[in-house]
Amino acid sequence: MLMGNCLLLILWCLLDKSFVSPMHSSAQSKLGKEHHRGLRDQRRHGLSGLHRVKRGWVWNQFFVLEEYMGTDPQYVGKLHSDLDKGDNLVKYTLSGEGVGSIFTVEPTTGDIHALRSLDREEKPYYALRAQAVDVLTGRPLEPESEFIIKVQDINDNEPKFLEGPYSASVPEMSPVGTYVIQVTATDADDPTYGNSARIVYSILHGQPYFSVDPKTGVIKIALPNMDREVKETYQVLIQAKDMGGQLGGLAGTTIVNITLTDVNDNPPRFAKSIFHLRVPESAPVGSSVGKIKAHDLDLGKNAEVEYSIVPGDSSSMFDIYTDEQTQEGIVVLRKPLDYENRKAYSFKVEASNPHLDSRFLHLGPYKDSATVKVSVMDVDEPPLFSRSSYNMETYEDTPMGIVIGAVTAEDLDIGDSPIRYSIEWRKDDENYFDIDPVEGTITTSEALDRERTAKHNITVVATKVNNPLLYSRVSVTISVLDVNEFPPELSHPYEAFVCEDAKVGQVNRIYH
Ligand SMILES: *[C@@H]1O[C@H](CO)[C@@H](O)[C@H](O)[C@H]1NC(C)=O
Ligand SMILES: *[C@@H]1O[C@H](CO)[C@@H](O)[C@H](O)[C@H]1NC(C)=O
Ligand SMILES: [Ca+2]
Ligand SMILES: [Ca+2]
Ligand SMILES: [Ca+2]
Ligand SMILES: [Ca+2]
Repeated sequence: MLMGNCLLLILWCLLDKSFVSPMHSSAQSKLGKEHHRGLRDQRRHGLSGLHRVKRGWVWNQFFVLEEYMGTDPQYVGKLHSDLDKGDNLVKYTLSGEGVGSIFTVEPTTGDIHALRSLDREEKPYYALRAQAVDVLTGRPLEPESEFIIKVQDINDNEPKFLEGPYSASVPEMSPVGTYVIQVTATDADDPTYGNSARIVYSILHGQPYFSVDPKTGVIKIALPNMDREVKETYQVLIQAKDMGGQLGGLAGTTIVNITLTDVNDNPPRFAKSIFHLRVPESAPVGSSVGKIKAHDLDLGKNAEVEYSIVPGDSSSMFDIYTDEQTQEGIVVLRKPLDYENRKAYSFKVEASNPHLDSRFLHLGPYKDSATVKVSVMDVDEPPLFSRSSYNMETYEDTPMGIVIGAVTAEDLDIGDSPIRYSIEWRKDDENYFDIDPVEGTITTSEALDRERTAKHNITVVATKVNNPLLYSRVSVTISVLDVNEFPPELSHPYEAFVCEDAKVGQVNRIYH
């Protein structure tokens, strides 16, 4: 029978049956050669992993421990033929992967050795062929036998985070258990044997804020109410350890930068309850009176502030709008001011967040209010005429020096300066009129001729005595009336005068 002459390879096997080749599945041992010391030691010490895998006698596998550090070649196993009677007439030969460079066989004893250390992570097994040859005839004594030398794993690779370092973000105020990111470590060691590649994740730095699932590497929020406004970024250190996390396992770490993103959990707040603004009474409508600010600790949209003036006594005088850049409230004048009329205004302003998050409404209300007091500042203003323009009439034969009307201007400022009047000289017009510098009364200085000029336009200037740079101008139109339109008996001299206490701009004419 063929099997009776078979070349037997014998060893203690720790591995699954998939390595058993059908052509060598049978036969019992005639030679129980001891396997190398490394495996024997493992067996004796009963390493935990060994209890999990199947044991059995397998005839076509040798094992060699990876990363062997000994000085002598590592003993792998022994070839033996039934036909070998120990009389040195049988020679053993090897061929296949690594023969010569890695594996050698002692021709007479059949002892196989590995010449150098092997790395399972580089090549896990070698396929070889053995043969027993008659020394005298050189003929094979039996068919060639195939077998495998399997490189036995040791735990020489630590778990590695190939995608690290990581960065992730999660909204602040997220509930405990909120997913942040999953980290994954890989271990190059044999996942089918022992625990060399069995990874357990743990968090070395980052508690109590975050947790990591030992099996999946999923990082989650571990502390409620984490507030971005208190701390925005966290550097979390995650460890992956093989040997199921046991003492003696190899470990790798990775950094996970976690940033809390903003939610609207802060209302805008005025730094003070009263803001004082000052504005000159001369400020034009639409101009800025000043700025107020409500601070919002949030970011972006969540920190946008809308301002409004609470309706009240002074609310119609001012507007407020938001400066998009600074989120300040700009108070703007809506109506003209007059210091002499009203010196101060006070109104209430409300600041609110337009973009609310319903989940955090209980942390609100998302608004605040403050009082704005506006002081109107006096400005030295030019004199003010009692009218915007004046119309006067006179007869063409009015004698010179007769008063035909008067203008009045007043200084409304605190100083109440006296006023001086004058007629603005105009190149294209002859000077027909005089004005009393103190009284503002206008008289003719030349005979008027209606046929030549029926209407005279003059400009009267009022100047403040205590500040000549401040003056106002007003136009006065004087119509010249025709005397011939009147009956002769009415054409006798008449007189016009202005009463001492005349109302401003009032022109009095009395006919006789
Ligand atoms: C993590 O944060 C640190 C410190 O802020 C920084 O130096 C590093 O580049 C960050 N790493 C990643 C992956 O963002
Ligand atoms: C006088 O002023 C009136 C109104 O300002 C104008 O219509 C008129 O043409 C002016 N007359 C002269 C002579 O300047
Ligand atoms: Ca290795
Ligand atoms: Ca290994
Ligand atoms: Ca906010
Ligand atoms: Ca926030």
